[in-house]
Amino acid sequence: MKNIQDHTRRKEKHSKRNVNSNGDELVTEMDDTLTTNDICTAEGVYMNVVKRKTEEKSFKKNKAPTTNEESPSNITKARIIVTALILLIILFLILTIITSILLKYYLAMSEEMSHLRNHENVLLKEGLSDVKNRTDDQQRMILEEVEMIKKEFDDVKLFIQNIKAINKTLVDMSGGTRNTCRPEWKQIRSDCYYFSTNLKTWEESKEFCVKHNGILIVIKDESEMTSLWPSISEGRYWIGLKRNPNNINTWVWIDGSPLTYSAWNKGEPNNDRNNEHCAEVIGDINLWNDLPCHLERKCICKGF
Ligand SMILES: [Ca+2]
Repeated sequence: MKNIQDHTRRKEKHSKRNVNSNGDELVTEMDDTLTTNDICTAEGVYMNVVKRKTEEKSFKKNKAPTTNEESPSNITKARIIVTALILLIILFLILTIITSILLKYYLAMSEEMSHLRNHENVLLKEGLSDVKNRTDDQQRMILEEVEMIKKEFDDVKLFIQNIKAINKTLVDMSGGTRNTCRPEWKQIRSDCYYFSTNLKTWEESKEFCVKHNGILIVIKDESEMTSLWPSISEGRYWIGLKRNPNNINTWVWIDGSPLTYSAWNKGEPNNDRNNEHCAEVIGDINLWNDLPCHLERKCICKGF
């Protein structure tokens, strides 16, 4: 404003000079023109100065916001970093918790497995002990039964010997010619024999003889074998001879006595197809043959 007043005064001064100096009118007008320009220039300069100051003030004012524009970016980065760190910490804690749970679960399972193994071993030991005790008991029972059967068999043998002795005494008392055999039984020397006419298996023949108070014939020597021949000249008969079930290569008589005399046909016993476990006598040749026990034959019973 001071400058404007100075220019105004200077304008008034030039106006006075225009009144007082007529010959220099053009020059005065030029000065007035310049003076006006100067005023405009001054005003422009003044406005520029004012504008510059305003801009400086604005700049000063805006300087802080410029700084503030970078701060949110930094803050955002910082926030991202902090957030990432927090997430990492949370993730670490979660992994730690999961690991702890898994470890605890693994230890519990290991303990349970160890317990089950121990229990299994105990059960196995108890089972083996129980099986051993049962086996021992069964073996003891079998031995007792075998002993009892042996005793009964010895009693039967003794009874047969007594009957034979009594029969022989009776025959001797009758002069050796008296027939002491039951009807349909045939006396040969001092013994009674029954020659069946029906066909039966070996087992059926054995039961038949026992049922009729006799035994499927046991032939002890050649003289007895020879004495039977006239009665069996035709036909084939089961005799009380069978393979030993404990050793099929050996034979045993039905009364348990071993085979001390035999009259096998040539090439017999051949155990054809491993299935010939019973013995027959072939009447026309008076010799023995082995054959399957399920086949049917007549039989010879010997009375007590
Ligand atoms: Ca044969």
